[in-house]
Order: sequence, then structure tokens, then C-alpha cells
Amino acid sequence: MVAKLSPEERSAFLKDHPGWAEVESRDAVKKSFAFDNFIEAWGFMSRVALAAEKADHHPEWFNVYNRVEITLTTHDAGGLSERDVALAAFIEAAAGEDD
Ligand code: H2B
Repeated sequence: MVAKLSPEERSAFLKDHPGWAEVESRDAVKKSFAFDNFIEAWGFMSRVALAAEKADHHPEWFNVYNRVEITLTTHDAGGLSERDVALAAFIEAAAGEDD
């Protein structure tokens, strides 16, 4: 069983990862990414999908054309865990954001 983030770890995550916001009524975070077009968005999603499958930790996401909205949470923990922190870092790099 993976542990949920402590309140301090959660605050540190939000401070260190701009653009991620807490989801109302769920222990989860979300962020929206915009790309030049659908192919760029799909390439990003492909990179994230491969990493997610390898880590056995998957995003909840929604795509319309160039926009990808991602929610992260750990179902096995019932909330945010280190697995989400790691996936968020990969997602940011895959989106071409500076670390
Ligand atoms: N993804 C996420 N986001 N949370 C989980 O708890 C989770 C997962 N658990 N991907 C994995 C798959 C689990 O269901 C399988 C059986 O390992």
C-alpha cells in the first residue's frame, strides 16, 4: 500500500510544480497543457502513456485537439502519493517545460 502525501509534502508539491491545482472534492491535482496542434498533443500523450505503463501508474486525462487536461491521484492510496509527484515531473518534462 502506497502512502498518501503528508500536508507538508502536498504543499511542497504545489509550490515546486506551477500550474497544478488541487481538485475540489477529491484528493487529486489537475493541470491543463496546450500544444500547437493535435499531433503535438498526441505525441505528448504517447510519451506519458509509455512512462505511465512502465511505472504502472496512470493519469486520468481528457483531450480536445491541442489541449490535454490531466488529473493525478493514486487510486490505491485514495489520494496523492509520491507516485503522482514522479508522474507530474515526467509529464512536465514531456511537455517541454523547464524543471
Ligand atoms: N494508476 C493510478 N493513478 N493509481 C493507482 O492506484 C494505480 C494506477 N494502480 N495504475 C495500478 C494501475 C493498479 O490498478 C494495478 C493493478 O497495478
